[in-house]
Amino acid sequence: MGWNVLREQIFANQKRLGVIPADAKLTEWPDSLPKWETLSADQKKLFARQAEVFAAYTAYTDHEIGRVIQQVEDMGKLDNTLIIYIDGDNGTSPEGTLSGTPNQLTAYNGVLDVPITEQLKFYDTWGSAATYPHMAVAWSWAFDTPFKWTKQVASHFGGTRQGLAIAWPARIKDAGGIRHQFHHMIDIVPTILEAAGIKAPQMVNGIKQNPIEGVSMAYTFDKAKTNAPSTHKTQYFEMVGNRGIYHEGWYANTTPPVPPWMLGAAMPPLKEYKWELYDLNKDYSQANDLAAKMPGKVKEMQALFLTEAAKYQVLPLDNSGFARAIAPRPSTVAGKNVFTYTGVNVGIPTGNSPSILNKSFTITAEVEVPQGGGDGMIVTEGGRWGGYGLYILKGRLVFTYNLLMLLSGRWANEAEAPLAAGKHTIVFDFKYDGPGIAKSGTGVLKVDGKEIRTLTLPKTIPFLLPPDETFDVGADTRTGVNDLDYQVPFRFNGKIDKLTFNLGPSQLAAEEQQKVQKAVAKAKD
Ligand SMILES: [Ca+2]
Repeated sequence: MGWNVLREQIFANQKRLGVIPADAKLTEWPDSLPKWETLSADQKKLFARQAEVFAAYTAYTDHEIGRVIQQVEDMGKLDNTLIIYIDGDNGTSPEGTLSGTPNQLTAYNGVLDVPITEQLKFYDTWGSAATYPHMAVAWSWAFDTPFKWTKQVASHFGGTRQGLAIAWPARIKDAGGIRHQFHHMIDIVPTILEAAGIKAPQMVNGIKQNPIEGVSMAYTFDKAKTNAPSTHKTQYFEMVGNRGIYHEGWYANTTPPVPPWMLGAAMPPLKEYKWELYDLNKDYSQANDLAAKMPGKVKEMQALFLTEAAKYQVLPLDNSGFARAIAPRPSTVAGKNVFTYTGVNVGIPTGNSPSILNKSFTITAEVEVPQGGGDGMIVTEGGRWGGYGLYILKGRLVFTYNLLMLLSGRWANEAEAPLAAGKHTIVFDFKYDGPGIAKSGTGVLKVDGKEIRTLTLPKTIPFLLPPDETFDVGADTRTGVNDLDYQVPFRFNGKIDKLTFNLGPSQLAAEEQQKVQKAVAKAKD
């Protein structure tokens, strides 16, 4: 089954279950996404696999949450436990690009089209520990049925609306009952406070607290209040300049100027965004745009957006691609180009480690190899999804550069005699072919002044190493950069007397630097 048919099936199920109104419309499929029947056999095979893995993940999540609830029941406390279950943290993510990826770090590094044939190599392992996968955008759109758009889009419910289930057997008597009042994430805390019968603190540690901005949903717990009007009257939405405003059943919003999967695309001025208008009481899914028919109402809602945005510190609006998120902050590495470490030092976050991207660099390690031969990691950052590592493998020196699983450079010379016991100076010297982004470069691996191996990488990682891995000296945490060579933690059995990184200047032009910062900020979102 493809994404278009699946969407119709989800929509029919939603109607049957009564979780959407009987008169809700299925929004139109966008021209920017392919229809399933236009795909090749290979595309269909791969894309079906992507969705199967997502389905398995969802089933697995259900199972595990069931275990948590079972545990509460086993403790005899289920009857008086309030459970709030939200199925997601926004719309389904579009960050897999139009064709998906076996390694999400490719998209974050601006590789937006991993070829289908390359992806099919991961068909059997898709969803296992050997991949860090993401499905194609069209699936994400389909899983946001009946709405338009996806995660990152604040203006449309495909980016914001989630299923929410609340259970509390002692208090909520019509289990399985459905409520349709409009509420927002900020209403969760007031609901818990009311349920627990406590007030939000005015002061915490001597600091006066801002007022809670949401309203409790506890009034909906009574079956008699099934159709009570929502107590959440007004709500703004905004992300990267794309915006929406809800007020008593009306909703006005801008049209996203650029799809979120077009990483790095230019944005129009904020004042030039088109506006749409919906009457949610009659149009649950934002299917019928009334903006052209009701320009006065649009103006009224635009003014309300500005009032709310001012009240809740949303202004100034900024669509420069997360510029605020990447504004310089205090950092232990700002302006540094020499880094020195001794001994074992693991778990240094990527933002506080020496960045080797888009520049020349030299790593110098003064080590002591034990009797019987050296083995283990000297220094690494990243792992299976991208990164580098300098290590001794059964006595022989290796440097691996893992370019996002797309290609790998391995500096080694198996014909060399193993490193003798005692002190050695190991150097990896990399000359970057800048200026520019993600350029090639040549690395030379040396020990005690003697060259072991010289190798040129045709490209390098442009934006970022995996943000969920760390910079590690003397061992490797999480995943390794070369699964064929070793398994983590791969502790070095000798001693690291001194490890030094000397970084050359960044070889990016100012605008490229900005591009990198945008991509990094996006990946951290
Ligand atoms: Ca690692």
